[in-house]
Amino acid sequence: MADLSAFPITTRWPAKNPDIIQLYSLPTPNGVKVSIALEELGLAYEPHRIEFGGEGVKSPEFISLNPNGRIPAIIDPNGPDGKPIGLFESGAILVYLAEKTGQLIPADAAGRYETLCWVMFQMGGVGPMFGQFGHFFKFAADKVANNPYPMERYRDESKRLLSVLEARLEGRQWLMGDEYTIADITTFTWVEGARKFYGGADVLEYSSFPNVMAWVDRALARPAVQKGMDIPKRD
Ligand SMILES: N[C@@H](CCC(=O)N[C@@H](CS)C(=O)NCC(=O)O)C(=O)O
Repeated sequence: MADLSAFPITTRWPAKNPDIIQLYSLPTPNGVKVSIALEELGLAYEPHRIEFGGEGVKSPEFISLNPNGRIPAIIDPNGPDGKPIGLFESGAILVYLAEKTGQLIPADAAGRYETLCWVMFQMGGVGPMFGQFGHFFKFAADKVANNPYPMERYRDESKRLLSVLEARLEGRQWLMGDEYTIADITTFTWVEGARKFYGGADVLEYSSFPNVMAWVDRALARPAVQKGMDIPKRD
């Protein structure tokens, strides 16, 4: 049986089965990226639901795994050289899982780097911009009632990013063409999240991005996506 005692997070959220991947997450746009990838890959894992705030992501036990205090994070008991490894940042976790299994990423070097370009485009662009849009549009609308600038800035940048995706998806089923990859998983989750959590579809004019919407629908139809979108479940 794997020894995870070097990871203080396991004292607070004990592993029932320390031999399988431990996932610390919530079903948010960043969190579901990892549960979806684990479902797609058919890897065994144990989900732990981590709430926001001092009892969850900001607790010392969680910070011991992710110093940034944000979900998702994982421990893989069977990491490089067969030793346990802890990982945080959804993009890094997805690259790790893809490389561990040789799936969800092209086998050739050029295709692999092109996939990483789109993963980084999401990590540095879509996620932060959509997230700030949602903050000002939905969660802090009362704080900017007299100043539309913050919401408009992030709305317009989000729409610009959608237009980049729209062009990329012209004539392509997935961001990398015929192959469904971690670039799709990391990105459609945010487009869907802005619709589901922020109610942003009209303001972001989703209907003017038909390639993007058809791609999101294709992704949502996948059984692994339907399952992963709801993990970790509420108690
Ligand atoms: N760049 C990080 C972002 C993670 C992130 O922002 N997670 C949010 C949930 S979607 C979180 O844990 N928020 C908790 C907080 O802000 O206290 C990643 O991709 O993993």
